[in-house]
Amino acid sequence: MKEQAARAVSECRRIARMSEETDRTTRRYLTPPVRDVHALLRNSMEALGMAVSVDAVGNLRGLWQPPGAGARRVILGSHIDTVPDAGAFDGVLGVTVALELAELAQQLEHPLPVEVIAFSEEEGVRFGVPFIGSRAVAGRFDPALLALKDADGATLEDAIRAFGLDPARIPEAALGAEVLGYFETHIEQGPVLESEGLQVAAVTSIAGQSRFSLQFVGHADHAGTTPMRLRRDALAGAAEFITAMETRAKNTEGLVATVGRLQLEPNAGNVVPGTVRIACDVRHAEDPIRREAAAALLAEAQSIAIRRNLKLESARQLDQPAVSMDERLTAYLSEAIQAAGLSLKLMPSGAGHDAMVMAARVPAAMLFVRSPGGISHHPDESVLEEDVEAALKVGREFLRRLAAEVS
Ligand code: HGY
Ligand code: MN
Ligand code: MN
Repeated sequence: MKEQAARAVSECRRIARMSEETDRTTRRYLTPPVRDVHALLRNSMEALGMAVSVDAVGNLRGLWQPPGAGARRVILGSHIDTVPDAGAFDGVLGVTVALELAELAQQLEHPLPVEVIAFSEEEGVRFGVPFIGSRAVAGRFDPALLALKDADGATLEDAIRAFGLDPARIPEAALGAEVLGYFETHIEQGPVLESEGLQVAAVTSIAGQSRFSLQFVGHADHAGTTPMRLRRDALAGAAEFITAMETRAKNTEGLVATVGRLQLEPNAGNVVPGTVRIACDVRHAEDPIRREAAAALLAEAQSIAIRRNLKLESARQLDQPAVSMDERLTAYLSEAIQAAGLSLKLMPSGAGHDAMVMAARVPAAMLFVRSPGGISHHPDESVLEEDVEAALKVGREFLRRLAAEVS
């Protein structure tokens, strides 16, 4: 498996160079470099004898249907879109590992139909809403999303058409009943496995996410002539909110809250900021705690705005409930980890994944691979080939159990 692991990792590095930017990895939903990624993955899928298609939201899908096997298939995959200035392995490793597992499945004692999906959009960077690819496959795509606009004013519908796809066919992307389950391999993106000297872990559940934007509107004024008491400084208001949000998260066990994106106008050093828009991301393993925190933060923003004579506008992008992985598949995965001679570790995921959307439609299971330094969403993100080899051994044992079930 050393060779397959090395190939899965080197393919990730090749794909990382397929970027919207020359000097770093950024690949947003249906941007031009996605075509290059599709071409590379399509070659691998066709070499495996798969029937390859691109569905109406841009998911690349390869289906291997062995002769004599039933219709019930396992779906393997992850996403190929990235955050700006990303690493090479978030999402993409799950796709290159899926292709290696698809090949290993063809050598199993019992035939097992496999579909590999490279999801087109999971991060939510271009249109502010994540999981567009897996929502369509899970039959959970809300057509209202088509009106979302990106930073250039293009709608989601425009982006789909510009890629040569037909939004009217999105419902065809949804799965039917003939799916055994969904299995996603993904880097942990955190420090736990490395801190415990472990290579892999079975994921038990995925934390829920609230994503919303806040816009503080004050008044742009001259930085030199406007007395402090007469200012309606939108950035000072947003800054007070961000500090309050950080304090709340620090004081609430298990809560994480982030403002990762800030836009301000007119954005000049000698002008009091008139308008500030921030993207807020709030997560917790327990939905009631997350929702209570999100509501309290909104109320906090309101009171800051009133006190500072600012107008506040808010918009919700996501309320994604926490999701547990399927017990039966996770039991198979736990057996597979032990059959591969590895220590069994079960852990929750703080990061969101397509598996949390797919779990609404089919049984889902996830395998984490160690993240050296716990680094992710950063160009220094990495993975160890021996850990990918371990993941392939686990994945083969997992598929062996599924194949035996359907044979
Ligand atoms: O943000 C996340 O949880 C993941 O990287 N999509
Ligand atoms: Mn990510
Ligand atoms: Mn990811």
